[in-house]
Parts: sequence; structure tokens; C-alpha cells
Amino acid sequence: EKSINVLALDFGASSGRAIIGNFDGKKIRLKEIHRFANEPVNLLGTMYWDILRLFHDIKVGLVKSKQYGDIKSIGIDTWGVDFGLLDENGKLLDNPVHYRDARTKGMMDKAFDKIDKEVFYQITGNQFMEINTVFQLMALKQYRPEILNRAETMLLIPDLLNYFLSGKKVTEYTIASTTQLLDAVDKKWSSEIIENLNLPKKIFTEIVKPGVKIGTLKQDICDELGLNKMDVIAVAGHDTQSAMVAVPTQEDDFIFLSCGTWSLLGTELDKPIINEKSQQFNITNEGGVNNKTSFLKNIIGLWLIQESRRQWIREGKEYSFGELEQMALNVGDVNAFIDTDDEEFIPAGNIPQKIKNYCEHTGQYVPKDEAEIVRVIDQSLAMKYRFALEQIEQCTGKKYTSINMIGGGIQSKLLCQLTADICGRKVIAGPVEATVMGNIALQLVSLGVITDLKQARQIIANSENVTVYEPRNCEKWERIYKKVKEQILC
Ligand code: LFR
Repeated sequence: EKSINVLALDFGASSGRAIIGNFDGKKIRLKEIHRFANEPVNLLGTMYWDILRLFHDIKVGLVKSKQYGDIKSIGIDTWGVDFGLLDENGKLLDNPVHYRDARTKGMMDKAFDKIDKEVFYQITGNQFMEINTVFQLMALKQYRPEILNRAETMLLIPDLLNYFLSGKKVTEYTIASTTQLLDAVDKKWSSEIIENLNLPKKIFTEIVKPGVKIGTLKQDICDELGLNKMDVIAVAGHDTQSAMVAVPTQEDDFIFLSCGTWSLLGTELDKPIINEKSQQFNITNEGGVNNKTSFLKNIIGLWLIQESRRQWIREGKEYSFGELEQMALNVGDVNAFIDTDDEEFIPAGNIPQKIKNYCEHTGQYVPKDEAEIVRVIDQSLAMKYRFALEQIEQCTGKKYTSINMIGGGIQSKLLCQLTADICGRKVIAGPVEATVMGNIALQLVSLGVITDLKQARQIIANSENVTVYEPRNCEKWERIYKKVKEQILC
């Protein structure tokens, strides 16, 4: 059988990559051709994504892809919730703002004045988080109404990049489901939410399913870069959902834990669960591929380590992630835990100091150096995973025996082992490049060379090795978990 090449662009909150996927009918092989930093820029009191640089990096990836022969298509996935606004001429009105920007402070309560919180959750089935698109739009309305008034179109980041490449303005369903503006059941923009919050209805574009070919590379880009036309395919624009495609399981009921800047822990369902309990636990229903729903908790994730590392660099101490991991391994267990999702940890800043303060305020041992801080983060994340897992189980009424960990974070063996130990479940770790794998698999399904999601998962399972971590020291961790749950996580 002839082999086929597609190009995946995967943008995470701290880095991006361009990877060629080669499929020979049996296995998908990945070839990373371009890796780049994604560094937000603070300017005049606002935190922005450097969207032009990111688009430039797509171009660099496209140029580098030329030496690998014919590339059939390109697919883009990114983090959720953020967007760009276009004017009536299709020009970008402002530079897209980062979800960690402080402009959304207080917007949630403002929204609840206009829509009852219960009703809001009933409709969207989404976890309330200040970062959500809906609260960003409310902030824009308050602080920069002139921009919102001029806007003809809102495009979420993957859709915006697809538009830059193809000229087509559409919204892909999985990324739309991170906005908290969708009706979770009919999978359309919720006019009830939009009208009650007085947001401009016209900016929301047609919603397309993941896997749809939305166009081809624009002629001017082909000319500029010396490229042949290729298809632009809307994969699961939401990175988390592209990653879901790559969970190497054939089971219908499984727990996934996608580990990157964020940790997303949940399960896949045929339809959303929206009830009192899921609202109380603030569990989100996000749209997945094949009409599936991801029922999951957003957990702050490796952001805590990434941002701590940046702080230490600011202090003149530059450690690689590998070095930090080794230091935390050597130091052994530390008797201190944080609620990783405490609000104070969300914005950029001096995370190590915040962790120390947190431990002090809660009357715990205060971690004294880098090694102990990283250890506290890893242990606390694993505690949070267990907490979220139990909430998911309470809502689905199922008991899960293992956890499929995927994404870059699984390069930390310590985090994988602690997750197994503290959750008391077997951890199956892999693939590291789950998001890219899923992105590529969806392009291959769209091109008709892979039949469906189930076959895609099988092919990915055949293409990648997984590492299994058996739980250890369960009784000890059980004891500690009970205490942490009562005192820290409630
Ligand atoms: C992970 C992710 C999460 C989303 C967060 C913010 O990269 O996409 O799913 O909640 O980023 O957008």
C-alpha cells in the first residue's frame, strides 16, 4: 500500500510543534520537523498570545515539510477558550488575549446576575472557570466595548489559524464546546446565554464537525512559501479532544488523564451528565469526536512546575524539567500538600513563594528548596487526581480500575508513579504525543484512509508503546489521602 503524509500543528500553552504523520496502512510514524516556544507577551497591562509569531511558526513548519515529499493535508489543534475577533473586512481587530489575563476577574458573578447559575450550568454543562470564553467576552464588553461593537466574527484560536490558512471562517465543534456558550445537548450556540448576556449574536459562525475539510491552503500562502495546495482539515481543534482520540484502549469505559500545562481527568460518555451532583463538583461536559462527550475535571496541571521553573530562571537558577524531576525523586516524600486549583495559583507569578505561603497558612511543613517544591506539586497533583476521579465515579456510578495517562507530562515517571500510588489504580502511560497522534488520525479518517475512531485507536495502540505503573504503598497513601481530602481539598 502507498504511504501518505499529513502535517499536524499542535499548539500547547507553552510550546508548539509541527509533526509529519506518515501512515503506511498499518502504523502511524511521527517526524517532528519544527518545535517552537509559545511565549505570551505582557504589553501595557495585558497578557497576549503572540499570534503572529505562532502563525509564522506554521509557515516555518510548512516550509520544512517540503523536503518530506507530498503532504496531503494540515490540521491544527490548540488550547481552548481563547479567540480573535475579525472586522467586516476579515482583518484581526486586536491581538488575542491570554486566558490568564486578569480582565475576567469578577465576570462570573456579573454573569450570574443575568443568568441564574443553575440554568447556566443546565444549558452548557460546563465547569465554571473564569478563563471561559463567555467570561472573556463579558470582560471585553465592559472594558473595550468599541472592539466588540466592531466585530463581525469571533474565531477560536484553531479556527482563527485555519482561517489565516484557508480564508474560511468556521467554528469547529470541539473547540466551541470550551466556550460555555454552547447548548450541551443540541450542540449549537445557545441563544439563551448569548441573549441574556447581551452578546452580539452575529459574531458566532457556523459550527462544523471535527474531521471536516474546510478548504485548501490559500493561493497567496502557496506562492509565498513555494508550496503545492493541500487540504485544510478541521481536526478536533481542541487539543484535549485530539488527545482523546489517541487513548490506546478498546474499552468504552475508561479514565483518561491528559497531562500538559493543564491536567484533564475524566471519561468518555455517549451523552452529557448534567445534574445537581455534577454541578456541585463543577465537572465539565466537553464535546468530543464522534458525538462523544468528555466528562472531565480541569486541573491546574504542570503549569505549577512550568511557572515555578520560570521563577527560578528569574532568580538566576536554570533547571531543565529533567533535572527538576531528578531532584524531586531524590528528596523523597514531603509532608505538605496544596489544593493545586486554589485560585491564587492560576495567574503567572512567583508560584514557589505562593506554595510556601500556602503551606504556612495551613499549618503544614514548609518546603524549603526547589526539590521539595516540585515534590509537593507532584504529590498534590496526584491527590487532586484521586479527588477528581472519585467525583467522576460518583456521577457515572462506575468504578474504573486503571487510568490512561497521555501527553507530555507522562515524561515525569515520578508523577505517573505517584498517580498510581495515590489513586490506588494501575496507570497506563502513553502516548506522549497523544494530541499530535489524534490530530493526525483525524486527518487520516477525513481523507478516508482510516475508517473510524475505533480503528484509529487500534492503529495508534499498534504504533506506540505504553508504560504500566502498578500502585505501591497503597495503605500509607490511603491514610494520607483521607487527611488531605478533609483538610485541604474540601
Ligand atoms: C489543555 C486545554 C484545556 C483547557 C485549557 C485552557 O491544553 O485545552 O482543555 O481547559 O487548555 O484552554
